[in-house]
Order: sequence, then structure tokens, then C-alpha cells
Amino acid sequence: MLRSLSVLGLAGTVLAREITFPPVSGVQHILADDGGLVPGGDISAAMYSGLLTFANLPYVHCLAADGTEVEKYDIAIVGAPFDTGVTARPGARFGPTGIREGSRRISPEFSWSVYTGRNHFREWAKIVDCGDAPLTVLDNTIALKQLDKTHRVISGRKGNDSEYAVPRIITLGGDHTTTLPALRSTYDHWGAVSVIHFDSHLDTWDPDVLGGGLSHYAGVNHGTFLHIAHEEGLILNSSIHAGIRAPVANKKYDLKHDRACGFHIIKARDLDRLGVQGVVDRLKERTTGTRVYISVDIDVLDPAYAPATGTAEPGGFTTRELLTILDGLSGMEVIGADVVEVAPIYDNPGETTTLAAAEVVRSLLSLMVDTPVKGKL
Ligand SMILES: *[C@@H]1O[C@H](CO)[C@@H](O)[C@H](O)[C@H]1NC(C)=O
Ligand SMILES: *[C@@H]1O[C@H](CO)[C@@H](O)[C@H](O)[C@H]1NC(C)=O
Ligand SMILES: [Mn+2]
Repeated sequence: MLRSLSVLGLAGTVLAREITFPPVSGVQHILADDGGLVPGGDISAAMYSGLLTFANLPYVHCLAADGTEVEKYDIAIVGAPFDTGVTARPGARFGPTGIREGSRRISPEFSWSVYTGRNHFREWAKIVDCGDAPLTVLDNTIALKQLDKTHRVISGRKGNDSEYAVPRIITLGGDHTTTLPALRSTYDHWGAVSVIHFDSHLDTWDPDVLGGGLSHYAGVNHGTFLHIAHEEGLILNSSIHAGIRAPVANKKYDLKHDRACGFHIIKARDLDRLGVQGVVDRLKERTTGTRVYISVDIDVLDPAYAPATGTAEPGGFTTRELLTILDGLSGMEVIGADVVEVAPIYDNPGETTTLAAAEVVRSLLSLMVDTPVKGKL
């Protein structure tokens, strides 16, 4: 097909009929059967053609009905378009599409890191995009159950690599409530884990504080899910936040309650004192000997670097600082991860936030490829 495209100028009308539509995903345009590049293949063409997937990865129908044969994978990207658990600006239901848009220029072929000399897309793991979880926008309780099920189905298939049987998932949020179903699913395969939580807010709020005690329904939201995860026994008391700077609701209780939920805190301005390596060391020290789930609320970045989010808080990390910290965690057993609270409607025309979010996903993928983890299927 590529060869015919290259002479399209000569006999456009005839050869144009030979183009096969629809293209599946960019990757397949320029990859030969052996996984190498097609000689003379135009690498740029792959990035803007085809249906939108994260980093132009192949799409797999991971949520196919029982009994259907599904292509195998080791790491799955899945979107969670849910934003009715927010307390400020809504819009993160469009986060998965936004982050994929931000990843348009990431190509699995053109991904050799100048920092490490490696291309994580071309190592042992088969990485795919499963599309989005089908979630109702009319009932949070049901939507979160649908997301529980989505995680269970996607992580319940046997991985492509026979040695590491359980596929791991990176969720594209969605508001932060979407982390709760992810943790329920990782619990089934790996038991309780440490959470490394990048955020400007604690998110361990007691539902009676942040839900106002109105109803159980009101108490399940993007600021209480870590309290609930603790209550459900999903997380270890070796968890830690990084980037915290938002005020708390009362003088003592919130911080005391946060410790009771299993967390230590690295505040945003601690970075000035510790440096990125100091932050990396604290995160490693705190979670030593445990498996980790990494949750990145994009509002951990300063609004200058991530304006497109629901509850922006000035005084945060830069994109480079966050990426350096994440890459510094190489060697950890990362069993699941997410990037949440990306609400593209508030972004600027330069796509500042979605570009950053896509790069964060790339770092999370790299950590998973660096350290394969065995789990109970
Ligand atoms: C998937 O598994 C097959 C069979 O073990 C292997 O040949 C192939 O290289 C794997 N795919 C990837 C992308 O790792
Ligand atoms: C953390 O949990 C372990 C295991 O349940 C327990 O032995 C330990 O005392 C706890 N540590 C703190 C600080 O709560
Ligand atoms: Mn959050």
C-alpha cells in the first residue's frame, strides 16, 4: 500500500481506489510483519491517520463478550469517561480522548529515549489500547460498578507473556473517583498495595466532611476515594502523597485522618528543599518492599503546566520535575497506574495539559516495562 501511495501523484484516480479503509491504527501502516519498519515508510503519516488510540498503539476489543477470542496483551490502556464525582469544574469525562489527542505524536517506532537509549514500546511487553469503559453518566453508583467490571474483565485475561500472566492497566481518567475501581481490581490480583499519590489534594477526606453527610451517594467522590479504599482494606499503610498544597477543611482532623488512612505527605514546596532526587528517595523509602499503584492527578502540576483540570491549585510541580520524579521510580513493582482529572475544555490552544498527561502515561508505561510483576490471575 505504501508503495502505491508514493506514486499516487502519477496516477491518483486509479491508485487511490487501492487505499484500504478504514486504517486500524497508525502503527500498522509502517510496520512490516517482523515488527521492523517498512523501508521507505513515512513515519509521519502514521501519527495523524487512523482511528485515535493512545500513542498510535493497536486497538484491542478487550471488553468483548465472554467466549470471544481476544488478542493477548500485557499492558492495557483504558479510558474512564466519568466526571460526576467532582466538587468543582466538571469535564474530565473528555479526559481519555484528550490524553489520546495529546499522544498523537508519540509513535512506538519513534520512541528511543535520549535519556536512557531505550524504546519501552519495543521490549518484552505487548501494549495495547482497549478504548473506554462504557459508563453511564446518569448514576455514579452504577457507573463505578461498570468500571469495577471493566477492570476485572481487562485484568482477568491471560497476558501475552506467559510468565507474567496478569495484564496491568493504566487508566486514563475521568475524575479521581475512577481510581477506586482500579484499586479494587488490583487487590484481587496482588492484595493490598502502597499508593503513590501525586496530587495537590489529600483525597482521603472523610465522606462526612467532603460529602457533607448528605447521603452515602454524595460521600463517594473524587476527594474521598482514598478514605474508602482504606476502609475497604485495599491499600497499605506505607502509602504516600506528593505535591500536596491545597488547604484542609479543619485545623487537625483532616491531617490526622490522612495518617490513619496510611499516608505520609511530601508537600509541593518540599521539592525546593529536597530536589527531585530527594523526593524520589522519600517515595522509595516509604514504599520499600511493597508493590505500588501510582495515581497521578494532573493538578499536581502547576496550573501554568496543566490548566485543564477541575480543581487547579497554584504553586505546583513543573512537567519536567514530575517526569524526572516518575522516571526515578524505575525498579518499583508498579501493578497499576492512572492519570486523572484532565478536563480538556479548560486547556489552551497549545494543548499544554493533554501533552503533559500523555507524557506522564509514557513514563508510567516505562516503569511497568522496566519491572515485570507476577500476579494471581
Ligand atoms: C506475544 O507473544 C508471542 C508468543 O509468545 C510472542 O511471539 C510475541 O513476541 C509477543 N508479542 C509481543 C509484542 O511481545
Ligand atoms: C501498618 O500495618 C502493619 C500490618 O498491618 C502493622 O503491623 C503496622 O503496625 C502498621 N503501622 C502503622 C504505622 O500503622
Ligand atoms: Mn485528586
